[in-house]
Amino acid sequence: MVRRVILVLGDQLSPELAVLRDGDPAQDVVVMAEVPDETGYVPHHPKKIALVLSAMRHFAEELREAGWDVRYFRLDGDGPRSICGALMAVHQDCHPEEVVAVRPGEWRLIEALEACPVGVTLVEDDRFLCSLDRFRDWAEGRKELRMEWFYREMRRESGFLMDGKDPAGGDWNYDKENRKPAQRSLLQARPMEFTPDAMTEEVLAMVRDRFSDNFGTLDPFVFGVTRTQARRALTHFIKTQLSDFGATQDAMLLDEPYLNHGVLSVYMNLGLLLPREVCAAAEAAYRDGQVPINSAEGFIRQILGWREYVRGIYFLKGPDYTASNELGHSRDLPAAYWGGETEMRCIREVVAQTRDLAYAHHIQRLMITGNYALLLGVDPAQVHEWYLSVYADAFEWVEAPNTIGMSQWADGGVVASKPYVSSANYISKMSDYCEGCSYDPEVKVGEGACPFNLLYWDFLVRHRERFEGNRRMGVVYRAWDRMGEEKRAEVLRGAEG
Ligand code: FAD
Ligand code: DLZ
Ligand code: SF4
Repeated sequence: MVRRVILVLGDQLSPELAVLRDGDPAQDVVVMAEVPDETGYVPHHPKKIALVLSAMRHFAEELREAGWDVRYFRLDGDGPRSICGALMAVHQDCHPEEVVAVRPGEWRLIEALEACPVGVTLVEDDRFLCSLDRFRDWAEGRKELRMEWFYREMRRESGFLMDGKDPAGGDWNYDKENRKPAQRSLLQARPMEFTPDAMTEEVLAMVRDRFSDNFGTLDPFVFGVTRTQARRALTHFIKTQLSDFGATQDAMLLDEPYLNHGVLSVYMNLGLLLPREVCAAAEAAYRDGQVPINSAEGFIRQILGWREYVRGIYFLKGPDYTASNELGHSRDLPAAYWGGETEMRCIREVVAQTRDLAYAHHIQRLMITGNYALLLGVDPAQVHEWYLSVYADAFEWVEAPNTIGMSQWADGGVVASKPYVSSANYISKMSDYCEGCSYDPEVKVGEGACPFNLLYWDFLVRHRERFEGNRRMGVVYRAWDRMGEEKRAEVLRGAEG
């Protein structure tokens, strides 16, 4: 007699998952399923598919060792197409009293489970530091949902980096000491890499066979796929990279895709690491004097602040959020994003790195590929699909607010108080991409002018009515007005080209 069928999704690989915590291996059955609907809802990077499927198989093994009866559907078996199909097959086999799942991180799948004929009871995902109810309370009645205010409340409530009622070190935010231009001398180590075991090799062979048309290089595959490996990656990051994390956070350097970033999003988003333990490890390193406050605070803010905040926004704004297009942008995403040729070195480098690693750090995503798509006026839905496809850490609850909101301003300013756009000046200051580019970051118009310079003004002029009154943008409009009529016309002609 089976009491419950418990669904565990590919990004729910935590022993602490609410439905496992409340479950009983003696009476309940766990369902895990590799299915075409999940491997195919966007053209995922092959490394991402391999990561998710291999981590799922390893987690299923661990559950079996812990005494669970796991019904596992493999993609290369004759299995169901969808998660609901897998639940129906197991339901028919064991007639449970109840089917339970933790609420998925994507509206698409929530709706599919709600419509599934077996009747699925969804419970909240309590692996996060802020519950969705708590976020809704915080958002209620506020005119602006700024991350910084949310973050301070989270600091107070969680106690991370607090000395009594005061923030550790005296300030809430140390960004004035962070975000320096690129300095190779501050790079100490790369994120930890792992050698695939036999189980991963088997998944790699299947992915090589089935997904070779998807954008992205499968080999070498160096991600960890178990909690033990993820814990080692965390320890390695804290010991070798965190101390200079703040200083190099926004820098971009050729051949240094990671700088002092830890790629821990991959492990956290699958559930192999919990955000609480990652923040606790960073705080402990600060308290022990191993890392300075600016790095510890900058890092913890990304998780306790940004990561929790974007999840809150995704669920607060509902299923239509991904269709937002406040600026009415409609151009197609350039072929360069899928590896097509381009003379723009920054775009070429970030896309090539994305193809090879399924990874780019935040400023590469925001200020190179995101910035360019926004300046061009690309349809945000296409930009969203690209980000959801190409990064190993991409799951909609975290990807969509970052893309639709922060990067493309398509939500009309819910996430970002002003659009993240820049001319070449920022890229040239923060990276070494411009050296050796066919364009010149210093040239604003005419021969050799960097497209970012032309498109930057074009974007601002196109959307003048909307942004001129923005407190932080008036100054750029005044600079445009001072430019002189002839030069302005030349810039706008150049942007058309
Ligand atoms: P680190 O720089 O080492 O940061 C530490 C941790 O902070 C990360 O592991 C991550 O969990 C968290 N974090 C940092 N910034 C953010 C943020 N803005 N939102 C949420 N969490 C954050 N992050 C994803 O996890 N998945 C995505 O699909 C994703 N898509 C993005 C799309 C765009 C357009 C942009 C601008 C950002 C996106 N981000 C996404 C946020 C950020 O770029 C990644 O979290 C980060 O690059 C992951 O690399 P890391 O672990 O080395 O990060
Ligand atoms: C991303 C992904 C992929 C590629 N494949 C599977 C899968 O075969 N089975 C599964 O349970 N989950 C997979 N996932 C993760 C889901 O897409 C993810 O759970 C939802 O998007 C909700 O975040
Ligand atoms: Fe990018 Fe312009 Fe610099 Fe070339 S010159 S790398 S296109 S910012």
